Amino acid sequence: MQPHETLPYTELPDYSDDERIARAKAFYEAIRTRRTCRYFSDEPVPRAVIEHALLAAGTAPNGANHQPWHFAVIESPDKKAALREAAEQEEREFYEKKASDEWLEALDPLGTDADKPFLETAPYLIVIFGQRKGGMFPGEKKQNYYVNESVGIATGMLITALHDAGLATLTHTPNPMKFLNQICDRPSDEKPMMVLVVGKPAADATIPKHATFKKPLDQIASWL
Ligand code: IYR
Repeated sequence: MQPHETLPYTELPDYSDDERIARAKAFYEAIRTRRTCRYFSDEPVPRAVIEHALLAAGTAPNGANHQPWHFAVIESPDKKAALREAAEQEEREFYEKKASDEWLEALDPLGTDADKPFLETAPYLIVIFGQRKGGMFPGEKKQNYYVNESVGIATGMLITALHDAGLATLTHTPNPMKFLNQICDRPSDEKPMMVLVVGKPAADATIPKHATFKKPLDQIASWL
């Protein structure tokens, strides 16, 4: 057992209540403009933006601080083309055969289909893997904990950081997505969880009206 060493926690600013309210409101105003974008510009985005957004994601709360995630950043056109090819193959199966009528009906207002040109247009595809085994240090093979929760939180922070930097994202979930291990050269005990498409929106990008409806506070929260 390692000793439980501690440090004073003094980094959090002690705002006044008024400042806290103003900041919470300002953050909501900023984040409420986030949209899932399906039309990307091919304009390049500096790598430093992605690096710092990934560093932000890497600060997410997680199981035992094992940080059970890996972000494979694809910028090579060949890799993007390979990923698109494989994803569209799975998506065609999904839309034409596997998806239930109820599922397809739920997707109708979003206008999604098996065509995923953005997988080649956008400057970056970040493939997010959860690590079932790992631990804190390279080479360790310890059990990891709460992998889905940890990766979900980190991905949320990544999306938030990218939005804050003025970039659009799309969470793409090909189904199944095991092919991502091979494309990204990741070991088979890592679980591919999402492809995050990142870039500037195309000049003529649109969003589905359906996506702009957000549940009001009294429907998403209760006070006890
Ligand atoms: N994976 C498919 C289908 C899809 C499913 C849900 I639920 C969405 O919110 C959006 C799409 C695709 O990426 O098209």
